[in-house]
Amino acid sequence: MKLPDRLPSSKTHTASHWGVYDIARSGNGDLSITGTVEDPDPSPIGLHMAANDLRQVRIAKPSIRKSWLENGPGSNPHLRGREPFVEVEWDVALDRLAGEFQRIREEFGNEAIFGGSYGWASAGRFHHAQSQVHRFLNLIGGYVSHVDSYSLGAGKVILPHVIDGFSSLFNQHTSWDVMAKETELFVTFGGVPVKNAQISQGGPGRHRVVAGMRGMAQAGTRFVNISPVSDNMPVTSEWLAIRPNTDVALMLALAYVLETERLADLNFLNSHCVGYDRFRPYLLGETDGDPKTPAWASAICGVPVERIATLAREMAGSRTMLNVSWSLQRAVHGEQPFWMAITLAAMLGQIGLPGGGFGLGYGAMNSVGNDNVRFKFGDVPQGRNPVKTFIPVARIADMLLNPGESFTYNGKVYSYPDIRLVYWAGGNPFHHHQDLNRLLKAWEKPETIVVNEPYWTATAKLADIVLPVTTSLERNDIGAASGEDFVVAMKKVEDPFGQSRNDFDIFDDLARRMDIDFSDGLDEKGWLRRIYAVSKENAAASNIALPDFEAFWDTGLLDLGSSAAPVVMLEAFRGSPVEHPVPTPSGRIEIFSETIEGFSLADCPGHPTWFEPPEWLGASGRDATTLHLISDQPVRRLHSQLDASPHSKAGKIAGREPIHIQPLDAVARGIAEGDLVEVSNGRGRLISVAVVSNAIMPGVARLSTGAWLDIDWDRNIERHGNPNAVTLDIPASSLSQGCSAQTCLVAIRRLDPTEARAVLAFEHPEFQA
Ligand SMILES: Nc1nc2c(c(=O)[nH]1)N[C@H]1C(S)=C(S)[C@@H](COP(=O)(O)OP(=O)(O)OC[C@H]3O[C@@H](n4cnc5c(=O)[nH]c(N)nc54)[C@H](O)[C@@H]3O)O[C@H]1N2
Ligand SMILES: Nc1nc2c(c(=O)[nH]1)N[C@H]1C(S)=C(S)[C@@H](COP(=O)(O)OP(=O)(O)OC[C@H]3O[C@@H](n4cnc5c(=O)[nH]c(N)nc54)[C@H](O)[C@@H]3O)O[C@H]1N2
Ligand SMILES: [Mo]
Repeated sequence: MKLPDRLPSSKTHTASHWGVYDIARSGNGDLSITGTVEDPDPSPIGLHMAANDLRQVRIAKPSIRKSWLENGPGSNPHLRGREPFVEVEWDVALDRLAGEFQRIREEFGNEAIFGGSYGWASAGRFHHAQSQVHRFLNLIGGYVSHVDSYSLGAGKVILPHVIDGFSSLFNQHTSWDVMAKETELFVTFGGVPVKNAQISQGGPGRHRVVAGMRGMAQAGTRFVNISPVSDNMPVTSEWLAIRPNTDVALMLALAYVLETERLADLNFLNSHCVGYDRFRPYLLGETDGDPKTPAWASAICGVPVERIATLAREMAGSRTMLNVSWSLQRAVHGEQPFWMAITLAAMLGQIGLPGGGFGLGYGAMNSVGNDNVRFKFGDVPQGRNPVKTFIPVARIADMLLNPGESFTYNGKVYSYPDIRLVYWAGGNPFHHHQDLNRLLKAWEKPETIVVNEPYWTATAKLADIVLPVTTSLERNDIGAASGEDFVVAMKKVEDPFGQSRNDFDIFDDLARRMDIDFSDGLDEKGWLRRIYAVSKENAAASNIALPDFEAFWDTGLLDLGSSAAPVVMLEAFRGSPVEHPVPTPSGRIEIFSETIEGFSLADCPGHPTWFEPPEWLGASGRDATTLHLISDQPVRRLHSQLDASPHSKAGKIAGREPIHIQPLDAVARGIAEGDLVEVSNGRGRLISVAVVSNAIMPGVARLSTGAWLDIDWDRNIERHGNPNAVTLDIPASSLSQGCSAQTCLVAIRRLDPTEARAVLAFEHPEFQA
């Protein structure tokens, strides 16, 4: 294989969402990838980025679905994913696509193009698929976009009403060193899952979470993990098993004890918050007849009554940090856990004190708790979108199924557009969306679906036009992530696979066919220089001197390191809420929000409230044999990315993604470790393999996301273990319309091996010569 031009030595670097790696070429020409020596705790996820297993699932040539190619847009949409593709030359694919854009724009206007294209794509500031596709679509007159994320759908909408925007809070999480010094008690809802801290969007530098937690443990911090699973803590901790989706009930009872035992910090509630007086009657049961006592909560959440009372007292008597994992808000009524946790922290009165207060997602990503200096890195300007129509990201199936129907979002009413063309670059909706059988129906609506992808994912297989894209190893880029250590010269170390091309070049070629200037006269290196120059300027404003581009590119890795100053979240606000108000209408923490109350939403009133989710272990009329399914983030990959790698495959059992269940639940169903099982509900069915584990509480099952969707069309069952075959596709609430994947009941039964066909997730689609 040809070495790229500017490889300065035998070693270079690459950045990925799972870390920065050193790349060398061994004697036989193979690439050897190791965690960068600068990283004390590199993630094994990236070690196989150049593995042959991944090459085997690459897309070699532009491909068009047979009916679409022969009979035009909209032809036999129900055959998507089931009929052969025809491989075509780039010119044919791009001519047809440019023609289709022209047709759609003339007949229906740009409002008929959905280009939200949600997804993580790859690290790298320039070859960032979303920026590229958005820039292109803006230049041709705009597209229907999305707001928010699957990560934080409910959380991102509620937070600005209560305290501050998520990004602002994210960037000021109290740092590990401060917590080691000051935090006596760390109470976490949803653990501190180190598996998740392998990741940071844009590329983690030094992986610090394990060291951060160990540092706290050594300094004497005590940990309480409130979670349906116990194996999500890197240090010794007390495990309080909690029924999924019931944390708000527990938090309310903790608050009840603080209030009734006069342990709440009334001074802080008066000086820094508004609305405690409107919340208190609800807490005490004066408004609904249900005092939120430990006994009330225990019946809902399963945590023992006495432990709730003692925990509240311990929290009030210690420097206490409360942590809430993002998973809690990825559920129906997902706004409530964040709002209630902040309310609880406000009642403890330690917000803004070193080591006290709250965190939203320690462990969710490596950067949470890092004390790096943060500045805005340069990127590809996306331009202005003349189309104002948008959807909350997780409402895609609703949009496609119900054009013209209205929905509410953050207090306003909008309506769904009528989409004819969908363009996806850098995301995998048949990974990320819930109730994929429903999405499959919705997917039949558009006339044309275009997917740029390096790999034959389910989404690529379900497209009309598939354009093969390079991976990070096959192009030059700059890696950098907010809150992380390194700026990385990501040098091209391999030639593009097959006929794959960079997203940038694909859009440049398409734009040329439509007489539009996409590249701004710059090639890859020109863009890297421009992006770097902007970064250098922004860094200078934060007193960081970056070297010039040539020096950076030759060095390969710049270390931004950590800042000298310890970070304490909301310290200035605590110091003076008048001089440093939070950006809510009152400038204070809003335990009661007039704004939210004013929206008059039955499912999100003016103060934090316990609601029964539509599916949970306490649901009246629940079939007692059902289990609550948690679909958490996978240990061995990022979402669906690298699922075909040897590292990810090693976590499967007989080629399928395993489901974890508790021994009592296994025995009750006659299931033994390693048995094939069928997981089902009214929405769908999937096949998995049982792992019987004491690290999960009775009544709960856990199936991590990311196994490539593999539908057995004849038997109508998913074969690989993808939880989104059964999850729920309804909004968190009419406030946020967020994703609610964690609200889900399923039945599980032992499956006879004769009932399960082989997994074909990593096979190529059928081609017609
Ligand atoms: N049940 C359940 N579902 C969930 C979640 C859950 O907790 N439970 N979590 C949700 C969350 S938080 C998230 S963020 C989403 C994640 O959902 P996604 O971000 O959609 O998942 P990825 O697998 O990262 O998809 C990225 C895709 O981009 C492709 N890609 C990589 N590099 C490039 C490139 O340079 N160009 C192009 N064109 N493509 C590229 C990859 O091959 C991959 O197919 O999933 C959500 N889904
Ligand atoms: N390895 C790896 N790391 C990742 C990702 C990945 O795909 N792979 N994805 C990244 C992304 S995009 C995101 S958004 C973050 C997401 O970060 P999170 O949303 O926090 O991650 P999860 O793994 O879904 O859940 C965290 C923990 O919460 C627990 N939990 C689930 N439901 C409940 C509940 O109702 N109550 C309580 N108390 N606990 C509950 C789960 O068992 C799990 O241990 O992770 C990031 N990190
Ligand atoms: Mo996410």
